[in-house]
Amino acid sequence: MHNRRQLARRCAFLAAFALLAAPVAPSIAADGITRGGTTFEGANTRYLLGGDWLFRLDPGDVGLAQNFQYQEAADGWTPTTVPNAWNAGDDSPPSMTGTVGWYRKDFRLPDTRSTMDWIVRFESVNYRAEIWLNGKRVGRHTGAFLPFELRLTNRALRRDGVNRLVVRVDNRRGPGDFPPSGFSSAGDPTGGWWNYGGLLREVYLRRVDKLDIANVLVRPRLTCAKCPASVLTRVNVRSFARRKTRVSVSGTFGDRRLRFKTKTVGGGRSGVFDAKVKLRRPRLWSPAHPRLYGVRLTVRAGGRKVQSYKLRTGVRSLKITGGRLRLNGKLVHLRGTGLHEDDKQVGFALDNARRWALVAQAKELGATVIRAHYPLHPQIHELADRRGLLVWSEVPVYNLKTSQLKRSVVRRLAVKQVEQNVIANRNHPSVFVWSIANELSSRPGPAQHSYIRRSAKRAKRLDPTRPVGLAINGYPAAGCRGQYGPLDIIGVNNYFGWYPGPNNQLLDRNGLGPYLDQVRKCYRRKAIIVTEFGAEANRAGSVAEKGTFEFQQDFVRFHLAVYASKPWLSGALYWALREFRVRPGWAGGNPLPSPPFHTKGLLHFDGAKKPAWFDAQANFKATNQLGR
Ligand code: GCB
Repeated sequence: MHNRRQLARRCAFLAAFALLAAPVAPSIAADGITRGGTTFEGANTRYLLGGDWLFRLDPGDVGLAQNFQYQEAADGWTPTTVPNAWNAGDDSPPSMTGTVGWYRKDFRLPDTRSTMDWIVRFESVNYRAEIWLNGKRVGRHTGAFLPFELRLTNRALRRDGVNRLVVRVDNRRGPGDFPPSGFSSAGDPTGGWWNYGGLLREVYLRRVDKLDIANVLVRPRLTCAKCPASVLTRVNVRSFARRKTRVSVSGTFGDRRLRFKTKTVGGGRSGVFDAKVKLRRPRLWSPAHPRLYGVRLTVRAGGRKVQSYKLRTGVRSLKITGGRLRLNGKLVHLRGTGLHEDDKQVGFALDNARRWALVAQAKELGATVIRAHYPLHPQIHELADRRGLLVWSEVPVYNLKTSQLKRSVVRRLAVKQVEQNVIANRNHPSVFVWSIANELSSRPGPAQHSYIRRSAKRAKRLDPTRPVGLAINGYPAAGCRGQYGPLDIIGVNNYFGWYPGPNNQLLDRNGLGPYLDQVRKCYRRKAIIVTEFGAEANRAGSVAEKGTFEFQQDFVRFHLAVYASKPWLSGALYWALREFRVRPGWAGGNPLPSPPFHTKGLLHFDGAKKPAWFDAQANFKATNQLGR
């Protein structure tokens, strides 16, 4: 493996060199750059780097390329568009294991003034990215699902000519990555969802005229449902200027004016600008009435307008009292569903229409909550804000082994994931919990305890308004765990009546009710939410046979009836809304599985409804989810 990696690196270098030396094709210059983006939130100075891109697998991995289903062009490059998952539709083990791919984009700057600085922003690259501009290395980044930005230096940038951006993407992951990967004893790649490689979300160019809004925090605080709200708006402005600059920020929150103090910001420094408004009678956000406030900001350098920024946010209160979650003062009994951003044709590289469809399906089901194992696409967050869905927001610290969590570097990077997720998504009223992981060991030792403590502390320091949670394996034998102390919400993934579980403890579905009561007793002051329950269904047949639509229907009815009988339960989420690709050889407890597909979905992969959809929908709609 080591040698192969070394070889791949050497080839990578040679390839990068060759790409840069090659004459630039003017036909694709300046193509596909459009002002704006796929999200409402953002600066007026961003440009979507769309249009024609090129892709090729690493020349060092030519052997592997034979496993991929697409045909390479003679020169090795294939036209593509971004977002892109290069192995969508390739269900082979090498596709899951990962490889190295290259992307290339030729473009002209949409504004050639020499006073402008430029940043490139990637919304999600799976997994390791290394970036060059015109042959000069711009930087690198590790980890998918969270955005990162790199400055395009003057040294690298061509103001008037065609620029060539080259991105090397390596989607081979290790056991300490997020999510981790490895091999089963049978030699098959492991993992909870398909390892799509590529530029999975959009790429932007951002123009900076001396000053740049690096990030914005809008934090409404509401101490009771009928109380006035106070809203803090904090704008972090970075100066790209050489000398100090007089910086002023102005803006509005809804129809209220925001007043910021003018400051001098040194060259290359950042300034923090705060403004507070009090809303005497705020219009509250909830899934039933997703009311939003528009926030508009303008930044001036010495009185000259250089950037504006807009976003939408909402005001609502979240509280846990007596072990129950309250939204705007009301006790909730949420119903919802987990999902993956997966599409049969394009994998994780969803477009606007597909993201819309996913959110629309969750709404049609009657869900008030959605959950994924990773931070969702920013547009899905905005749709959740607008259409009224709460988001259980989790980082891909997924089934991480204790041996990995024991490594302090892994713990530190995991905490960093939590931190970055909070910073990226805290302005969304839809987000109601920061989840620090999914299914770590159900017998937490000191390493997990340390991770829980540190990540909870970090999340709360950055955002004191939201609870912190963890999705645990629902095993009765795990007992009560003091290590969960720093958490506010316990998410329980339970498969009673589906998987047997260690020592068959989940075999009898009648164990579900007593188990939930046991969890309640263990964690009296924490809110409890069932974060997963589900059964595979890929065929018609007997109700007694696992894997049939009939079995799934009966399972869904049974579980939902038990949840309805526990008024203290703050919510229950079915896993999952729609089918998705897991990994080669996936069975998921189904005696007649259809690998690599996860078929616990209430919807088939193409969106068609299974019979259990209607049971879940009827139940969700009949449940008083948001309290009175
Ligand atoms: C889980 C995981 C989820 C799987 C699911 C299953 O506990 O969190 O990612 O898809 O079980 O179907 O086994």
